[in-house]
Amino acid sequence: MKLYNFSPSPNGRRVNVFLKEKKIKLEVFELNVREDEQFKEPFNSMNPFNCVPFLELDNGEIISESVSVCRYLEELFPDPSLFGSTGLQRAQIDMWNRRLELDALGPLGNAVRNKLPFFAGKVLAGTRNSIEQNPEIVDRGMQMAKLLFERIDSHLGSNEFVAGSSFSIADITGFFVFAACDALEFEIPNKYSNVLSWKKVLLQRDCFKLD
Ligand SMILES: N[C@@H](CCC(=O)N[C@@H](CS)C(=O)NCC(=O)O)C(=O)O
Repeated sequence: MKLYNFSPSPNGRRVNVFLKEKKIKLEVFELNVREDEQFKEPFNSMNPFNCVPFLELDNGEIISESVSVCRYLEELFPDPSLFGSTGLQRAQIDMWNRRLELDALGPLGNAVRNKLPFFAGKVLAGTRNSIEQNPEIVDRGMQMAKLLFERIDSHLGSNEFVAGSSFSIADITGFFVFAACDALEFEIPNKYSNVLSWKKVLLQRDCFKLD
């Protein structure tokens, strides 16, 4: 099994954080997406979505999408569980992870790609084209994240982690929501004090520290 990754990228880091938290060691091939290696063969055939991370199994099967890669690894290395141990926990963690991805990480990721000059000509991940950067997508991404913070602040007041009392894949997604806010220089309003406390807890966790 081999992981194809670009460790400095946000989704690459998401998988690396998961591996570190679970103390999993994998063979890794660093694929430099900043130099467009993902469009060259054999990588283009392995993942026609032209993104990292993706996992190549020993039988040649490919799994891409950072959370799907993590989900597969959780099957092989169940402890400590980051996707939940009971049916209820699994559903709750999935619910929170989806909320964070759909309502914040995705919209903020689009905002980053529509704002930073580096992403001109590549506003959609895994593509190179002439679709223009659009400042309305930047504003909408931050509006959506703010709405999510509004909705989760009181929940975080009574839960140490976003899906309850244990650290999970949803907290890893949360960390990268905060990283995207930083990339956009979007300051989370102080009134979301529980969101800010959660951020602080995550920042102190070993798995998020760069080696
Ligand atoms: N939804 C995918 C997104 C993957 C993604 O956007 N990967 C970026 C790095 S963070 C990438 O490979 N970009 C290459 C490009 O845009 O050409 C996932 O969660 O894995």
